Amino acid sequence: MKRKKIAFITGITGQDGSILAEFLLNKNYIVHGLKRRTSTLYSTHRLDKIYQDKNFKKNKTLILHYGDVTDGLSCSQIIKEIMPDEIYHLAAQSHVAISQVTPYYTTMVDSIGTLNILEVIKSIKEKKIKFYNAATSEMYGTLKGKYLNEKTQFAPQSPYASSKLLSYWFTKNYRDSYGIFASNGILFNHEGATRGENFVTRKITRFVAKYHYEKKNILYLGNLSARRDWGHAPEYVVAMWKMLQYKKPDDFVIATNEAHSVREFLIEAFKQIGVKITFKGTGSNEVGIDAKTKKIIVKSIKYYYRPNEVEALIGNYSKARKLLNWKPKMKFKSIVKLMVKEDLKIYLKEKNNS
Ligand code: NAP
Ligand code: F7E
Repeated sequence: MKRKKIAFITGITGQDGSILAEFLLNKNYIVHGLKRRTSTLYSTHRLDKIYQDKNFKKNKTLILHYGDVTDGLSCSQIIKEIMPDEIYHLAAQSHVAISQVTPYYTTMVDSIGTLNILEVIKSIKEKKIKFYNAATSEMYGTLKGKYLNEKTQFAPQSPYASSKLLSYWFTKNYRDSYGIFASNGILFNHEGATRGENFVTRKITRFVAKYHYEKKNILYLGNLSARRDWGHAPEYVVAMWKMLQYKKPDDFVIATNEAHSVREFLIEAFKQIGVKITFKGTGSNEVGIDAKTKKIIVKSIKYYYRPNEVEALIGNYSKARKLLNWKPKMKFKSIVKLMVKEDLKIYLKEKNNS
């Protein structure tokens, strides 16, 4: 019988990590994940779906280890114990606005955390462990009117982006200097039903679901004109896996080649509950109005504006299409629809449990 491949995922409790774990288990991998100690006992709610699958116990192995990527010693012990074939390094302080107020912490996790894992891989001589690094479109900064690809110059505009750029370079340096199979996935925004609730898409869809049932409250947001290349997270984890199956390590942009504004996201999300939203004013004085009731339902406020905002990002995924045979399938409108639909269900579930 063929030996099962072993994967180690840092950031397994996050959006991408949990989706990737499910994907790899379905591909017959043994999956290990790194989880942090948190004051609440369960930080693993995104993995519930996997544990609840009735075939799980019989056929699948998912093992979680306590640790932290800033603690190189614990990472070293875990990796040397499990000796994975592939490491998917997704752990990060991943919120751009929060990185502005926690720049040191963000750098420790997002840059030094990556270095810690690469050092462990470098020290292991008995096995060639493949490494995936979660790089990001934020490394580019705003380059209006351009489709960003692997050759575009980086110009990070936040501590998050700068620390991810350092992590990108560590990955490339360790590949070039030590022959480690280390690839960077330069992923543009990707969303889904389990997206963190303080990212703009989920913040909107959570609100829209609540508004549908309660018909009250105002959603406070920042810059409604920001444009992002939004894809569907489950498709993006497939790209991560494909990068590690490719014949050689490399760097790849993963995107949809299409950008939409936060305002367009709002229009589409409210449309799902039969509400037409119109806009008045500009910048941090802009409001969104329910066209039927004439009530203000969205307000742009300074508080959520970022210093040095990245106004627009659009990716060109041609290299991934050509070399990995990867392309995005789900379009913007379907992603919004899916997220609202799931949040409507979650609203009712939470209501029934309260
Ligand atoms: P996420 O939902 O915020 O998940 C981040 C994960 O990292 C969580 O499991 C978190 O654990 C873990 N983590 C944070 N600090 C850690 C530490 N010090 N030690 C160990 N684990 C730690 O992020 P995501 O959206 O899944 O994104 C995955 C990766 O891709 C991140 O590196 C992100 O920066 C990058 N990325 C994301 C996007 C996107 O659009 N989603 C685009 C480009 C790049 P807790 O659950 O305990 O907090
Ligand atoms: O912001 C604007 C905000 O926080 C998107 C992370 O996964 O993708 C993500 O980073 C846009 C920005 O994502 C609010 O100013 C307006 O222009 O959802 P976000 P992000 O910053 O693009 C990249 C690729 C990553 O790598 C990151 O890990 O929306 N915006 N009003 C708002 N954003 C938030 N969060 N909250 C607002 O109220």
